[in-house]
Amino acid sequence: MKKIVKVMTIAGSDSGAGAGIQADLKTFHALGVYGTSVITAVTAQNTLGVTSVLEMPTGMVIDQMDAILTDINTDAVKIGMMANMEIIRAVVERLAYYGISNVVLDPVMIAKGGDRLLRADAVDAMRDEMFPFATVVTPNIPEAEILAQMEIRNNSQVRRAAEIIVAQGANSIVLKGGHFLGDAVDVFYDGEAFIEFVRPRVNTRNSHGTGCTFSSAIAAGLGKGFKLDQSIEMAKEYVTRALMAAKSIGQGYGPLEHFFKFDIQ
Ligand code: PXL
Repeated sequence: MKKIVKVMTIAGSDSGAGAGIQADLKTFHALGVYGTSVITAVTAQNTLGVTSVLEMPTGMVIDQMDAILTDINTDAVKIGMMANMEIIRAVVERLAYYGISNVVLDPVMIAKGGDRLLRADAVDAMRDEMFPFATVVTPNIPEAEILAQMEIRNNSQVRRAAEIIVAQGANSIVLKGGHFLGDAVDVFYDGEAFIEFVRPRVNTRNSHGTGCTFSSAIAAGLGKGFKLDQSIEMAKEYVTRALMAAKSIGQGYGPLEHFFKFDIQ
């Protein structure tokens, strides 16, 4: 019998279901793995933006992790919105306790409309305490600018920032170039070599949840036992196709279409 692969997301809920936990679970299901979820915060949100955020009590985050990891277990973890320092520290402690590997850390900081999804005073804890547990971190350009404390305007600055962030303790990075013009180029660096993952830019407004979907797809690949570079390549292809298939929902930035016919492996 084929083993059922399990992947756990630790992230925030998006009521509009474009990003966060909802995007993560859709991605897991589309890629044929069993998804579980640990909710760190509930956002009231639609395609126009975030209207309010409620951070979960830290004990509730721990209880969700314990419930999953003492019974169902997991082959990989995706980490998204962490909200605050106390949640970061509790999640790190539990990851260490259970000896979890295959961790994809999407260092979510600010939503498209500018709302903070990670308190400003928690960035240092994420970098110093959580990065060492990450198989790969997946910042976009604005997040990488905050982490590396430099402007990123061109490819050589992307590579410099990637080097700085790996030196901060991450095992590897994929710096997502979706915020640039031209092709969508994501740059991987593991302290030794750079690899570029390139797809044509998909011109769509419906891109809400792209980062969540990408990091979840990488976690699904790692959970299935793919190598990291294979997982990133698969995730890049999946996100590109989900963007191409996206339909307008709501008046703002619509979600990706996670369930287009997915026939690559
Ligand atoms: O895409 C980052 C992100 C992650 N998690 C939640 C979000 C968002 C962006 O809006 O709402 C819950």
